[in-house]
Amino acid sequence: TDMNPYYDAFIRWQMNKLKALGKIKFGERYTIYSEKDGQACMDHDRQSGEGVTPQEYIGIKIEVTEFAPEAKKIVDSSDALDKSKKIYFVAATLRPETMYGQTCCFVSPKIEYGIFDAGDAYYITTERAFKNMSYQKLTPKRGYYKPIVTISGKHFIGSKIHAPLAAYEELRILPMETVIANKGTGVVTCVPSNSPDDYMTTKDLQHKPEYYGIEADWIKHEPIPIINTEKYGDLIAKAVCEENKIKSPKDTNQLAEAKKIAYKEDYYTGTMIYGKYKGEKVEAAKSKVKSDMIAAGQAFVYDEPESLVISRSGDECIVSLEDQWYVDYGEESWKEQAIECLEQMELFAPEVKNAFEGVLEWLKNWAVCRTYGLGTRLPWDEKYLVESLSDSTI
Ligand code: ZZB
Repeated sequence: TDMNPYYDAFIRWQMNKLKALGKIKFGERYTIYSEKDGQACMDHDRQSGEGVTPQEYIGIKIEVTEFAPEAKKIVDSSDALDKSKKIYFVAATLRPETMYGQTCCFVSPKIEYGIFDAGDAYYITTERAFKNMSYQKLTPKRGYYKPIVTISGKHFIGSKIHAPLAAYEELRILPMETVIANKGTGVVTCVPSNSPDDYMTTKDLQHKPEYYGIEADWIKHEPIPIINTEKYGDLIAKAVCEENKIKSPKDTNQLAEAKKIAYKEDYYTGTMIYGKYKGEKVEAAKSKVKSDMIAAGQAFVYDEPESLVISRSGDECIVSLEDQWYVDYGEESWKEQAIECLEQMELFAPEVKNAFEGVLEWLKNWAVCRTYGLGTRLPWDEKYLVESLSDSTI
């Protein structure tokens, strides 16, 4: 702080030096943010969630063509809903290239969803997800995330939907008990060809439709071969579930393992066998399908903290798009130099070296400043204070 002019001068010198070297940049970044504090929530400002960074998902807009009776009653009786606007379930996915193979879309019968005003349309998501969206320029008003109506997931079951890119024209909303309430949007689109969870849930629904209160006809769509891998063929989810003898959608640990295998195998060895990028490697097709869908208004980028972050003020942090100064630690040539430097260092234990390597690997854009608290003023933009990790970057 400027309470100590000598140290303060040293930090200012250091910041000026880094900026002159082109290491400090300015722009809009997805940033872990505390609504209560009204500013970015850096590592040192967190009660829990140290090292947690934003996770990017693609929000897929799945249009409601006909609500199930219970949901329809609630929607029809709400005067606040403009009936001329479209309503979309927003499913959060990491796999846009598999969207051809959607066979239904899952909600949890135990979760409360909101219908939110997203400008020219309405979105159905959890309030937590829409709150994040409202800080990412995806909604009419920053920080406004009150639902117009709330509806329990169970009332949506059976609704008719139309999903972008899906080979099947008409799909249904169906129940999935393992949907996690505080992850993504709480809406999970079902791709049983490539997602082990979706494959097992689909099988379970097909075996016991009455138990789940659904009609057998709603879950009749077969998985569609989208990606081929040498090791697992055209339907990786089925193959991996069988290989690991997974019996139920509630075998959580086994399914988590199966998911890891499927992600890795598809991404590094998979070839598209369906759609516009047929014949291309998944690694290349993924971002092309993503860009196409965004350009067509069928999807958008959505970020949230990769796991729970609680600020020192006690609120659950979100991800906000913030204008900010940041250090570009991820820049390749700089990273190379740091790794080279580490090689020449003598350390007390190999674990220390491993820890350094780990941090060098995940550190990417690091926000340099905050708006209040203790710190040295940023020399070229004095409304900001240098946060407490950046002042020791030397
Ligand atoms: C379609 C899809 C197709 C998905 C696939 C996966 C796969 P992760 O990996 O743990 O970060 N998902 C999203 N939100 C939830 C939720 N609230 N509860 C449970 N599952 C959720 O999870 C990201 C994936 O988990 C998302 O990507 C979504 O399913 C699901 F072929 O969307 B995915 C190998 C996986 N394949």
